[in-house]
Amino acid sequence: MTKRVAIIGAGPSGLAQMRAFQSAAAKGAEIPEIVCFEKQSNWGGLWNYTWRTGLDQYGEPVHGSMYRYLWSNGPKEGLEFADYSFEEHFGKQIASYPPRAVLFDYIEGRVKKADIRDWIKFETVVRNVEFEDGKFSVTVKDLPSGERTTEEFDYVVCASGHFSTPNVPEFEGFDSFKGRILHAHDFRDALEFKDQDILIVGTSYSAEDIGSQCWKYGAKSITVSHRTAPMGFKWPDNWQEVPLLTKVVGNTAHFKDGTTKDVDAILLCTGYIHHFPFMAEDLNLRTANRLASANLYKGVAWADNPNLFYLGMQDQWFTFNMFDAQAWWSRDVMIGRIETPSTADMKADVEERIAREDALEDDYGCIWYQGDYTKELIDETDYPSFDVEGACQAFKAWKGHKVADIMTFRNNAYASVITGTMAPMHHTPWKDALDDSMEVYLKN
Ligand code: FAD
Ligand code: NA7
Repeated sequence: MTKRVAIIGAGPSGLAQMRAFQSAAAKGAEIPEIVCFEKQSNWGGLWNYTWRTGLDQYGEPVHGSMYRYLWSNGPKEGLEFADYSFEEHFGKQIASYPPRAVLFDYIEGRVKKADIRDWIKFETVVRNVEFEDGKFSVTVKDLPSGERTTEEFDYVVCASGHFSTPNVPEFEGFDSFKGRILHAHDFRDALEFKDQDILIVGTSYSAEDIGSQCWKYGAKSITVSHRTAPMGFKWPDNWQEVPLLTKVVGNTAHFKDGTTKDVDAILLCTGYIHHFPFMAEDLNLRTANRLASANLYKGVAWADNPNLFYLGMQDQWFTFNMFDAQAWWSRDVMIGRIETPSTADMKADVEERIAREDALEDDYGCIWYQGDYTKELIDETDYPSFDVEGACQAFKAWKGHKVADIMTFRNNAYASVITGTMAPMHHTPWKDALDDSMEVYLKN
């Protein structure tokens, strides 16, 4: 009997899993039957931009958290697929911080070439996953028809992402604030905040990037409120960092140090929660957004039942190439090339990873930790080896460029760790490049 694999989600992680199986099949390996369930009508996950917010046309929570004018927040040299370079896709080397549409095209290029679209059931949402008598039963709903079906699988790969269910704190006075309050998940177009005084709560990637976008597209002022520490970059003159918001009275925001600021809109860049409403309780991953996820052996296999895999559940310095490493490794467990150890040993592996992460001192430690992790998995499979150290160095240089000038870091270029080719400088500084279409970006 052919084994069956269910993949939940056709974002970069789910697509990596399909590409991993397809590449083994292309080399003559026997592979299981693959069925991928994707609730959206196209692949690409977060990179598949939607204007929608809230609920979609079927009443499902909108998955998309990406916004218009989003450019890669790290150098593309840190995420390049080892089996499909940017040069192969675009026919030339391109600049280092591509906008969303360019990265979507790149992600799509690899899976079009692999010809795996027929494995995916689009507009099909996974409603329930349970494990009984050695099999998973997976219940899905076909969204256009509303029909529910349940099928059995030997393995489940959960690749449903973890940056789509917002973490939304409330502050005193929100219910009487006279402007708009939104979470980063619902942010789409920076022009909405042109000429406005905006308050951002949070200090991580969303805060930095949404604030920078609003600045680029003409916000009057940006005030960023921190719970733990300010970001500390050299911000433009109309940008200030303040302690945590305590309350809002009318349109006046009050902060922990007693200062106040009148604002037109409040953007909660307060992160996301891992949320798997379709998973049975004994299969449900509960973890903080960190590098060593709870209960995942090698960061992917569910330690209580290693026929279940979670891809891409870590906080992310590395993305596409790390998802590949995880997908190739999981594939090799499923096709019997890698054996998982005892439950006790898998749990010990998780604890060891957590302890090592807890001992890290700074962001550089985190970058190398995740680089080493990616390399560890790659070394156990036939994923093309690449210069992971070079990718870590690109991230290090990127961090340096941000410290030097947070509004110009995207003007820098790095060498590919796959082909060795240096990226060209982009033709227009990021702050002046208001048109982020693929056509304009590729004009180098
Ligand atoms: P996702 O991309 O979230 O894909 C998950 C897929 O699962 C989706 O297609 C979704 O529809 C589907 N799905 C979910 N639930 C179900 C269900 N119940 N049934 C069926 N299908 C389901 N990374 C970078 O490398 N560079 C960047 O510049 C960058 N910018 C980012 C900006 C923002 C605003 C955010 C939120 C993330 C950013 N990321 C960036 C990180 C991002 O997490 C990864 O690049 C990548 O999209 C993760 O891929 P994934 O497949 O794990 O998850
Ligand atoms: P992150 O990286 O999880 O960051 C969440 C931020 O929100 C972080 O600064 C937190 O502050 C802050 N936070 C969370 N809860 C609160 C409350 N209650 N009050 C104040 N501040 C709070 O999420 P992002 O959205 O920035 O990034 C997610 C991904 O999107 C990322 O991978 C990018 O690629 C794009 P803390 O430091 O914990 O005090």
